[in-house]
Amino acid sequence: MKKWVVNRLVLKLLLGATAFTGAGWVQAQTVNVICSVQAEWCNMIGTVYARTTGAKINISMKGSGEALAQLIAEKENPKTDIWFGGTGDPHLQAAEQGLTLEYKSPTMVQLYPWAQQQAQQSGFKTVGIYSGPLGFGYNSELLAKKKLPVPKTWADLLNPAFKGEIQVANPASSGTAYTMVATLVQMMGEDKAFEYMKQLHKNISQYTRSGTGPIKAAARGETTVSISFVHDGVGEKMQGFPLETSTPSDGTGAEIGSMSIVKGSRNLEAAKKFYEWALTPGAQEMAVAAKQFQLPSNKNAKNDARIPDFKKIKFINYDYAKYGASAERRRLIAKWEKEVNSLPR
Ligand code: S7P
Repeated sequence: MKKWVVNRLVLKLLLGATAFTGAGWVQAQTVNVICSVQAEWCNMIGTVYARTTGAKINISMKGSGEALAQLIAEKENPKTDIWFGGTGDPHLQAAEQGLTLEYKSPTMVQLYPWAQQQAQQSGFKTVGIYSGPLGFGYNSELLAKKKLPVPKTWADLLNPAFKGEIQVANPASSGTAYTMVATLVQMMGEDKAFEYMKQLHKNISQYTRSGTGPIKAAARGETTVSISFVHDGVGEKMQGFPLETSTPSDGTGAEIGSMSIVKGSRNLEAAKKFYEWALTPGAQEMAVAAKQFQLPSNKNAKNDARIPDFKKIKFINYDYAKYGASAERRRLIAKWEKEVNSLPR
């Protein structure tokens, strides 16, 4: 008997990932995931999903812009099955470019209207899995030391006293920063928004590649202020950093963090299983366990008290379809590169 077990274990190792079912050891399903949320959440998903389902899960972490670039590069020969998380605009762009697969989940009815709307607008090629407001992160100790005021409106960031004190990501690589550009254009109108961003440019010390970089930098005292998703500030504060957040009282945008199945996925059955799992309340609540505080899209998921209170934030009526369209995104980013990023500081 002992020999029988050992032989099977050897076989298991030789075969790679296997799972034990009623029919015996079978080759476990593999799912390849691009994960665009923060590392703690991606790692937790990987560990819990593998343990609870027996599936083999390969996770590669990439920001939203980079993830989209990878799907475009892999178009003829996809190596990815699921794209989990990241701002919704590039997911809509992927849908428009035929990179992702139409799939209507039976769980859709459990999702908030904004998450369902994201699916409808893409022809069900993506779906909302969380939402989070754009705002400001600031290092409260540095702010006090430099006698700077807490930024409470977009106009506050133009104060010359903030010269070199603000970080935001580059919209060409970051969905977070693109959300800022699209928000300002919708709030102010395109001409005024670009004028605003030219003025803001004078106060920016660095445009980072990743959208989460600036709030981490603010937490660690490497910059005083960041333009970021404010839910990312909660985890920084929990680590003991003097990081506070505010949302502009004159209005702001929000992301609809999304998930898509890659068209041409070689592990479609496994991809759909992962997708269904990721929409369950239990899977969505895992974000908080990983110290991530976006609002989950499943209405039945528990809402942790540390998740930013959406009722207290002044949101614009963000046009996700318009600003998620490839041509509009490309045009605005090219204009930002030409008219804003090229200016001296
Ligand atoms: O997980 C935190 C978060 O802010 O990161 C995601 C997104 O990938 C940001 O990356 P980029 O701006 O670099 O593209 C957000 O969706 C998420 O809320």
